[in-house]
Amino acid sequence: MAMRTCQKIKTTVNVLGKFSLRDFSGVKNLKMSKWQEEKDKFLGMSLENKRELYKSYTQLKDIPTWQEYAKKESLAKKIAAKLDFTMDDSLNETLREKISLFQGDITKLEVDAIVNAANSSLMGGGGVDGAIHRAAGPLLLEECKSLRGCETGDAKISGGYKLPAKYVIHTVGPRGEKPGLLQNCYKNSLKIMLDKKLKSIAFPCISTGIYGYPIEPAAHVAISEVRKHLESHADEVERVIFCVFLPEDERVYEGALQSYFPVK
Ligand code: AR6
Repeated sequence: MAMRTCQKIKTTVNVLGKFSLRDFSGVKNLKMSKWQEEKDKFLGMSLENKRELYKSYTQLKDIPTWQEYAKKESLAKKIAAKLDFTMDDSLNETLREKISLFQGDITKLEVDAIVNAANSSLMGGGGVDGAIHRAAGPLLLEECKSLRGCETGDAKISGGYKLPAKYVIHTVGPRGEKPGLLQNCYKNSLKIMLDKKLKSIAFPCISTGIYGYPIEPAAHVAISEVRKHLESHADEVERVIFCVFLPEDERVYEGALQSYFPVK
C-alpha cells in the first residue's frame, strides 16, 4: 500500500516536472477574459494610437464652457430654477467654467467618462445605449455581463474600449417622472467620477427618450444635482458636459442653465 502511494507521488512529481512556472501563469492568463486584457490595452494606449481607432471626435478643449456659450445672442428664454438647496452665489464665476452644454452625439466626446442611459440588465438596448455599444465594440457587452445588472438610480463603470471616452458609467433612469430616482442617477454617476478621480464627464438626458421622462423637469433634476455636486467638489472636476441630442432639448437646457449657473 505504502509502495503504491509512493509510486503515485513519484508519477505526480514527474508530470508536474514537465511544466515550467510559465506554463502555469499561462493557464492563469487563459482564465482572464478577453475583455479584461483588451480593457487594459485600450486604457494603456497613447492618445495618438487610440485616435487611430475612432475617426471623428471632439476634444474637451473645443467644447465651449457655459460661460463662453452663454455669450450667444439667441439664448433661449430663462426658466426659473427649482431649488431644494441654497446656492452659494460666490461660486457662480468658478462654476460656470466647469460645465458645458453640447448638442450632438455623446459617443464622439473625448472625455474621461460618458454616461450611458442603460436598462437594468446592462445588456444594451436602443437610444443612446445602443449608440454607445455600437461605437465601443462588442467587448463592452462582455464586460457589462460581468457587472451583473444595475438597479434603477444606481451606476456602474466599465471601460470605453473603442470610444473616444476612457470609461462608460452606466446608470439606469426611472420610467416616467420620478425625481428621486433620477437624482440618484446623477448623484451616483458623479460619485463614481470622484472615486475614480476622473476629471471630465458627459451626461445624456437620462430617461427622457424611451423611458418617457418629460425634458423640462428632467433638466431641472440633472442641472441642480450637478450644481450641488460642484458646490462641494469644484476642485476635483474639470468639466461636466450636458450632452443633448435634440435641438429642442438644447433650448430647454439653455433656459434652465441660466438659473442654476447664472451668467449675467
Ligand atoms: N448621443 C447623445 N444623446 C443621445 C444619443 C446619442 N448618440 N442618442 C439618443 N440620445 P434614451 P432612456 C438621447 O431613449 O429614455 C434604451 O433602450 C435622447 O435624445 O436613449 O433613459 C436603454 O437600454 C434622449 O434625450 O434613454 C433602456 O432600455 C436621451 O439620449 C432605455 O432605452 C435618453 O434617451 C432607456 O431609456
